[in-house]
This record gives sequence, structure tokens and C-alpha cells, in this order.
Amino acid sequence: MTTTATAHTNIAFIKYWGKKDPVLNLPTTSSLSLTLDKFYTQTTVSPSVRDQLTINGIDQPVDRVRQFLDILRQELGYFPPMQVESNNQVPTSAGLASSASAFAALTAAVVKEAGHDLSLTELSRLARRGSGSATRSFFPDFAVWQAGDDNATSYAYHLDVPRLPLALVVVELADTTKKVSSSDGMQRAMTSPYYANWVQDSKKELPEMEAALAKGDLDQVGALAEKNALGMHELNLTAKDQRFTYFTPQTLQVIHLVQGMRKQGMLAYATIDAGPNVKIITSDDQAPAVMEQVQGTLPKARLTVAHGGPGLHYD
Ligand code: 2P0
Repeated sequence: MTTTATAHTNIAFIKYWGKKDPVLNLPTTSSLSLTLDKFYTQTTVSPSVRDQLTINGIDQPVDRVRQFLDILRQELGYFPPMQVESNNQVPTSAGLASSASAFAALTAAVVKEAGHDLSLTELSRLARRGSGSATRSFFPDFAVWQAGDDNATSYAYHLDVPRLPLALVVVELADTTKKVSSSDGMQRAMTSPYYANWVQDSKKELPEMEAALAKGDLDQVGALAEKNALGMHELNLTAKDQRFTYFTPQTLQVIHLVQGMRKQGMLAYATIDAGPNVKIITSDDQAPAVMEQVQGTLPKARLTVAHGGPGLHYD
């Protein structure tokens, strides 16, 4: 038997940046994201003599996956070692996060292959132990990961909002900086004297974001997302323990460009994750003009327009 599952990656508009329990991967705040159409991971699993992992046909170190499969074995009961073959359509080399789609697809494929029929809520809860952002990749379009209080109550759900003419221009910039992993980055960020403030702000911004999405107010959606993201990056810069930044000079150039676009009356807001790339929140009709301006300033940047994408599916 083999089982194949596909999950799309997601970009947080209200970020997850800190763990209140690093073992159970319980976050300090709830987060909200958009699942994307363009970037996904398709994973096929089959019983094998030992746990093994290939990504796009190439053998990979299996440690993180084996550790996760052992957590699933504790939660679900025994299942045999698995061969995991992952087809990753997320440009990892450019610093776009793939752990969200990868751990969502892996969880769904393994659970089904092991003979269990679980709800998306249960899958989301289990995937959290592999990678926090994976909780949100089971659902189409918008999803909220509720922080919860314990292992049972921390999972994501679909946020039902009217269809919006929202587009995301993904600006991939060359990454020459030494990468700080998300887990390490958040641990450092939590030592910032501003961390408690960011948590308080985030708790207000999440319901404000939900209201803006329900109203279809794209300006408010973008403004809240940009504020929340820049707040997250401020924590990295002000960490007491090993402060750092994911920004490169080109990241700042794009942020500056986006501010300039707004001065021209355009709808454009920036959000940035654990890498130098910038995702510009805009509308369908303004996406071509946004791309033109970015390409004019940074001709080497690779641009992709993404929209809301599908939830988990089995192939
Ligand atoms: C997010 N990020 O909300 C935030 C914003 C990156 C920046 O979730 O340690 O790979 O595996 O739970 O999920 C990336 O962190 O971290 C992430 P772990 P994950 O999308």
C-alpha cells in the first residue's frame, strides 16, 4: 500500500513567533494565515524496513522526520517504519518556508497509511508536533491556529470569510545571510524587552484582522499584517540574547518601495517571514503595477503572484 497527500504552504498575516511549550510546540499567541495556491508539497509514504526520507528524489537526513514519526507512534499506536518520498514545490533554496506544507502532507499521508481516519482538526493537532505552521496548511484560504492551553486544544481551523480580490506578490531575493532557524529565532526573540508588548498587540490584532477580512477591507488587512510582521522582526533586532535579523539590504529596499507605492495611492503592504523575502499584499487589479515597480528596482528578484489555495487533498 502507498498513500499520497498534498498540502499547500501558508503565509501568516498574524505571525506565530514564540513557544510557551517547546516540547509540545504550544505557541505564545494564536496566528492567522493564507494558504497559497502556487507552493505545495506532495508526499507519498509506504511501509519499509526503516524510516527513510527523499525530497525531490534525493536522499535526506531522516532525524527530524523519524522523531516526528515516533511522536505519531506514541499518539496513534504502533505502525511500521515508513519510506517518505516528498515532492516539494516550494523554493526552499530561496528561503521560502516549506516545513508547513511538508509536515501537513506528511501527517496526513502517514495517518491514513497507518489505517486511521482522522478529522482535519485532529491532523492539524498532530502536525503541530512536527512544525507549528503546519497546523494551518490543512485548510483552504484563511486559517487560524488557536494557541490553546495544552496538547488537546492547540490546533487550527478554517476561517470562513467572503472571497476577496487579494493577491500576494512573492518577491524572492538572493539569500546570502547565515540562516537562523525559526525555532532558534523565536527563542532569541522571546528575550526581547518588547516581547510581552508584541504578544499583547498580537492578541488585539487577530480579532481586528478577522473583522477586516469579514468586511473585505483589504487596506486594513494589509496594514494589520505589515504592523504585526514588522513587530515580529523588531523582536529579533532587540533580542537580549543573540540579537539578529533576517533582513538584507534588499529586504529593506522592498519595504521602502512598498511604502512609496502607498504614497502613490496604491494598495501594497509588506509581510516577511524567517528569511529575507518579502511578500506584498495587494489586490488582483494592482498586482501587475506592483510587480512592475519591484522589477524596475530589483531586476534580479524572482516574482510570483499567489492567491488563496486549496486545503489538504489525497491523490
Ligand atoms: C508563521 N513562521 O507564523 C511564522 C512567521 C515564520 C515567521 O511559523 O519551530 O517552521 O517548526 O514550529 O512552523 C515558521 O516556523 O517553526 C513560522 P517550528 P515553523 O508562519
